Amino acid sequence: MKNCLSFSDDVASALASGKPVVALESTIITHGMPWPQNFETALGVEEVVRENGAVPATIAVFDGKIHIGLDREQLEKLAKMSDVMKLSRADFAFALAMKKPGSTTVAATMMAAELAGIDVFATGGIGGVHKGAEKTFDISADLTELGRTNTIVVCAGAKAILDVEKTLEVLETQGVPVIGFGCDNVPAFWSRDSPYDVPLRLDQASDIADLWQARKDIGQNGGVLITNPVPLADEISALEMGQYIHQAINEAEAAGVKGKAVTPWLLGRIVEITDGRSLKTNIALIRNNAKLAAQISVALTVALKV
Ligand code: PSU
Ligand code: MN
Repeated sequence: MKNCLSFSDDVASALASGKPVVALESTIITHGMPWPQNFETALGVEEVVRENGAVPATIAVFDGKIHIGLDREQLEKLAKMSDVMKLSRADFAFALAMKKPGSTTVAATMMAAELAGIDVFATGGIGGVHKGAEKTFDISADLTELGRTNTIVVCAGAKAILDVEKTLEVLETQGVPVIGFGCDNVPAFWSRDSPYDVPLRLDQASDIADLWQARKDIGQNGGVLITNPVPLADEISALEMGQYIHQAINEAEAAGVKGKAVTPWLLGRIVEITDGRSLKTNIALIRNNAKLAAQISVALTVALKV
């Protein structure tokens, strides 16, 4: 099975010697941000992981392999590519078998991280239940993946384009612990706050490592979702974001945007509506998540040595 994995040298040696490694997704690069901010952010996020004591492993599919750890050239190529599949569980093996280039969403990155033996993964915001899902049935495969695959996912909450309340309900059904990191309300991606209580709260990276160990002790499978509020200086208030999101969703409906295209379309339109401000916030929150993910992966290796 593992010959479909191709490790970069630094990720391979970090894993072999039990050093902390943080997985990073690539859909945010290909479908989540425009060039050149996508490339700059990918490099910057890797640097944040290194500064905090872990080795970054950005994950993508090309040449029929799952690449765990990309070099600068590979990241740049991916960031400039236009015909990249946005991979989730449903199409992961298709891209491998047909040797199509693909970027990994939260769901696919969790699958790859588990195969590679990486416990911690940082993203921006997970996919979830879309507003109006009672009509469209648009519920991200990220949620079911969180229910089954063994990865700690650090995010800034569900993207506020979603129905956060329904997203929390599905996560509960899937048995996913949703942890507020130092917060009592579920963060809403661009905003620190939402009207929804976070089901569980932890304040230290070492507490998250302890929770992970306790799950292993009881043989529990599935993901743990850490929701980490965007730094105060970078947030856009929920009140302000609400009107932009409303406008973008109405326009998407009028334009007939459906399926996999919905999330990238809305994110792109919101960058335009806010004249780039939402992108600055998106970059800040993913860097903030990368830092926490590195701290958790360091805490996990410390816990294992005791
Ligand atoms: N976080 C971001 N930007 C993104 C995403 C997350 O800041 O583009 C991506 C993730 O890869 C996530 C995907 O898995 O959006 C969700 O897509 P969908 O709603 O189609 O499941
Ligand atoms: Mn969807």
